[in-house]
Parts: sequence; C-alpha cells; structure tokens
Amino acid sequence: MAGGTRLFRYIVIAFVALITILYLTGSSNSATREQFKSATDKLRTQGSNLLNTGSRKTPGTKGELAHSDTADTSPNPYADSTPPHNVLSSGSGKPAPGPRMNATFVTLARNSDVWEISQSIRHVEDRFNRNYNYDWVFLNDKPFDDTFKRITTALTSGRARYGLIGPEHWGYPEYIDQEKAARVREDMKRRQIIYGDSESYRHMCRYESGLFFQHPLMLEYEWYWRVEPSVKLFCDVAYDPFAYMAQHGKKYSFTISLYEYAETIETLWESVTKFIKKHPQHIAPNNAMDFISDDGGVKYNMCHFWSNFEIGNLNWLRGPAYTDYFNFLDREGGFFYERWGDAPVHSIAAALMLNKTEIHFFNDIAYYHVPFTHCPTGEQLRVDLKCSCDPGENFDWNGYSCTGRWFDINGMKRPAGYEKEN
Ligand SMILES: Nc1nc2c(ncn2[C@@H]2O[C@H](COP(=O)(O)OP(=O)(O)OP(=O)(O)O)[C@@H](O)[C@H]2O)c(=O)[nH]1
Ligand SMILES: [Mg+2]
Repeated sequence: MAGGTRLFRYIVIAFVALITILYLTGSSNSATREQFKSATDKLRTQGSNLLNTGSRKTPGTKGELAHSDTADTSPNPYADSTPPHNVLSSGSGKPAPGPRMNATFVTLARNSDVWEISQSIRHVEDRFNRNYNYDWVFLNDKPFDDTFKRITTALTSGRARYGLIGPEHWGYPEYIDQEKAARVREDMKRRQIIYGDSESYRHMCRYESGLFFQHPLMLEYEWYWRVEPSVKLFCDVAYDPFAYMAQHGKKYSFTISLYEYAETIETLWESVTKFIKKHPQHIAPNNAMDFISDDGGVKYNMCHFWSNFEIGNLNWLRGPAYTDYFNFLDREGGFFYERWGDAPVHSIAAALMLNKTEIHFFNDIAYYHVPFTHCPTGEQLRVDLKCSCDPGENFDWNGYSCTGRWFDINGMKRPAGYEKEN
C-alpha cells in the first residue's frame, strides 16, 4: 500500500510538474508572441508616425497631407519641436535655437517644374532649412496640381503655401500694344535672342521684377529667399541669413553677378535715366552707381546681380522708391517691347536706391544655377562648411563676372587664393 501510495504521489507530482511546465512554456510563448506582436505594431506605428510627422504642418496649411495625431502612440523625439519639423530630412535636423525672422522662401513655378524644384528644395532643406523650418510660398499663373502640392509639401519642413497669380499681375497692362509686342518677339526669334520669342518669359520677368512681393501670401512676410528649379547649394548654411541681413542693415544680396545680354535691354538705361531725373529723391547718397556704370551713369555697363538667387527685404520692394521705379519702367513698355529681365531691373534698383552697405555678397552660400557656380574662395571655409563644390568651377573671379568689380568699388580685399581661381 505504501508503495502504491508513493507511486500515486509520484504520478501526482509528475502530473503537476508537467502541467506547470506546460503552463510556463505556454505563457512564455504567448509572452514572446505578445512581444513580437507589439514590436511589429510598434514598428508599424513608428513607421506611420515617421511618415505622418514628416509631413506635419501648421494646421490650416493649404496642401496639408493627411495626418492623424492619434497615431502617435510611441515616443516621438520630434513631437514637441516648434516650429514643425520634418524628421525625414537627413542629419540631426535639430531646430536651430533662437527666434525666427518673418521670412519665407519663394518660388515661381509651373506644374511641370515639380521635379526640378524638388531637387532645389532638397538642397535648401538639407543645407539649411531643416534646422530653421521657414515657410515656402509657391506661386503660379495656373492652379498648382495635386502632384506638385503633394511632392513639395512632403519636401519642405516649414509650411508649404500655394498662391495663384491673377490675370491683373500676369497679363498685358491696357497701355501695351500687343501687336507691337508680337512683332518684337518675331524679330527677336529671327535674331536668335535667348527667350526672345517667348511671351510667357516676358510675363515671368515682369512678375519677378515688380509684382511677386505684392501677392497676398507674400504680404505676410518681411524677408524672402528666392529659389528656382534645379539650383544647388554646396555648403552648409550654418546661420540664419535672414537674421544676418536684419542685424547688419542689409536689404538685398547676391552670390553671382555677371553681364547682361545687351540686345534684351536696349533702352532700359535710357528709361532709368528718365526715372532718375523724375525722382531724384529716390537715389541713395552712398549708392553703388560705380558697380553698374563705368562713367558715372552715362552708360550702363550691363553688370547685374543674378536674381535667380536673392535674399532680400520685401518692405524695401514694397516701399515708395521701388514702387515708383517699377511703375515707371512698366509704363515704358520694355518688358514687352524688348525683353527686360528681372535681374538688371532689380540690380539697377538696388545699386541706385540702396546705400552700398545695404547690399550683401554671400561668399559663404555656395550656389549653382545652370551654367554658373559660386564656390566660396578659401579652403578652410569650404572645409568648415562641408562644401562639395569644385573651387575650379567658381565664377567669381572669371572675366565675365562682375563680382571683382563689386569688391573693388567697396574697397574689399579679395579672399586669399582668388588668383588661382581665375
Ligand atoms: N508659373 C510660371 N512660372 C514660370 C514661367 N516661366 C518661368 N517660370 C518660373 O520663373 C522662374 C525663372 O524662369 P526660368 O525658366 O528658370 O528662367 P531663367 O533662369 O532665366 O532660365 P533658365 O536658364 O532656363 O533657368 C523659374 O522659377 C520658373 O519656374 C511660367 O510661364 N509660369
Ligand atoms: Mg532659372
């Protein structure tokens, strides 16, 4: 009986042990499954958070991508960052400390420019704006399509805003003889003048010359940075250029300067001379006339700042001097009867109506727009700013650049090593 009892006890113990083992194994399996389940969920959640956070914008932004706040179930290191931050940008992407200026990027573009402007945005975001999250205003004479909005909204770290240009700003003023304008285009086509036969290019140049800063979206800002399709930034922009401009009393800036095609602006200087006579009060006492004329203003030497890059002050452009200047030139008709470009129009205005000290050359912003490169002179600077440009490509000291002249008229010493970059 004792043996039977012992045997029974053994069986009970073995049974209990087996049940315990099965229970433990089962629960640990389910625990493991549970872990995997939640990890997969976590990944999925994080993935969707990353995607959502990447497109997060200030509420109410036009073109905002779908975003669900309830999806933020796992910790997001960027969740509290203000202004909104795009975590899909490469690098640390920490918001730079300090206040922001009332500033925006601005791009005039067609829907067909979407891929080329995407490349520009990526350059600007990677080198600067991922840390600053400034807004980006896109302007178009036709409504932006969904693809343009979706792609550019995804790439910009600040608010992306889309503005339509009305016919009052993208069309012929009533005093322009459109048949005469058409004859000019035919003639320029025959003479093979670049963009000479293009009607839309003329509207673009007029709009960039005197109207973009009047768009209702642009009225909200004081500073702008113009960005065109397919431009590149080769170096980190390690500080806020808008703040720099404000702190140093700058109103207009450039990276590249060169000579204009004389055939496109045959009577521009004549018109400017008339304007100077009519509005002498707008001419700045310490102006940069020497930059644009070799003979004290008798003739224009064709030097201009290349306006596809500009960081500037919108209040200056909206002020009385520039307003009188643009209205005067617009009445002269050269935007349509010739092919006046916004680069000489802006440059002449800056050179005459600003003090020299209000114009800034950004040596440290390395920039490319086909076919010219500004690559900062000075190896230490290029290393410090992680530049990827070839200094041999730098246009600054080339004979077709006016930047050397800018240095000379301002008594600025050319950077060490410039002779090797001629
Ligand atoms: N919405 C709109 N934008 C335009 C039009 N034409 C030009 N643009 C934009 O105006 C800016 C200047 O035009 P570009 O074609 O780049 O002129 P450009 O720089 O003189 O010439 P490229 O050397 O070809 O770049 C760019 O941002 C263009 O996207 C147009 O008809 N409509
Ligand atoms: Mg261009």
